[in-house]
Amino acid sequence: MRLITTDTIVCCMQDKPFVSLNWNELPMDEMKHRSKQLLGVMSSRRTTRHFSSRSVPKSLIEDAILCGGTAPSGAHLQPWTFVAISSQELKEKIRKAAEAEERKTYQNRMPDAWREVLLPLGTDAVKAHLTDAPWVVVLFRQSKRIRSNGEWGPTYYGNESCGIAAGMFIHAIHNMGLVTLSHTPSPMGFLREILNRPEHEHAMLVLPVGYPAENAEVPDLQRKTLDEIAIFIED
Ligand code: IYR
Repeated sequence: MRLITTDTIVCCMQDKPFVSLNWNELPMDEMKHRSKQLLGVMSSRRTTRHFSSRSVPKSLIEDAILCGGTAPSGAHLQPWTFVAISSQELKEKIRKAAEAEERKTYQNRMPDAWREVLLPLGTDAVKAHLTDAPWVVVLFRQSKRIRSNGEWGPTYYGNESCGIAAGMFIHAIHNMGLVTLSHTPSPMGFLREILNRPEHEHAMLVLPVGYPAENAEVPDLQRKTLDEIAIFIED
């Protein structure tokens, strides 16, 4: 006789079978070594605004996008579209539209409370990175998807999902020895139009990618300490 348990019912309700996690425990020494090693790699990342126009192979951008696409997402709907642009003509078009918005922001729309925190970063409405960098990757969040019955349905936690995907993309770019900038021209509705994306896709982030310009400089920033960013609650 075959017993049908709750587990069986739950398992049979999935329309895709489960597979083994395929996880292997690492020795504690190795775990500690890897955690410090990655901390070193990530601590050396800097957001860079000054790019060389030296070319970067498409395969590296493809790999970084695939790394971004490994992010966890709400209901595993993977609600992201990465548009990677190396066309100089298109980059110029994006720069022109971004600078038009940014001029309005810097001249009229930016309140003092915002302006004062940007001042030390030296940002302004000139967005040369959009035409200097060999690649500009625009990340779109999908707010809807087609259900299995053919109707439109929502995505879930799209901002969180795309934020994590962006982080993984940025890490991949740094790990391969290139630099990027998480740029947010605002408002960025013009990107949907220029890049011909559908109405349910919303531009979230513009990521120029490439080699840094020779003698590129970055602001002398400090990252918050562990005490400033974490609270541990222990037994
Ligand atoms: N989007 C503008 C302004 C800007 C805003 C923040 I918050 C920054 O950290 C940096 C810039 C721009 O890209 O210049």
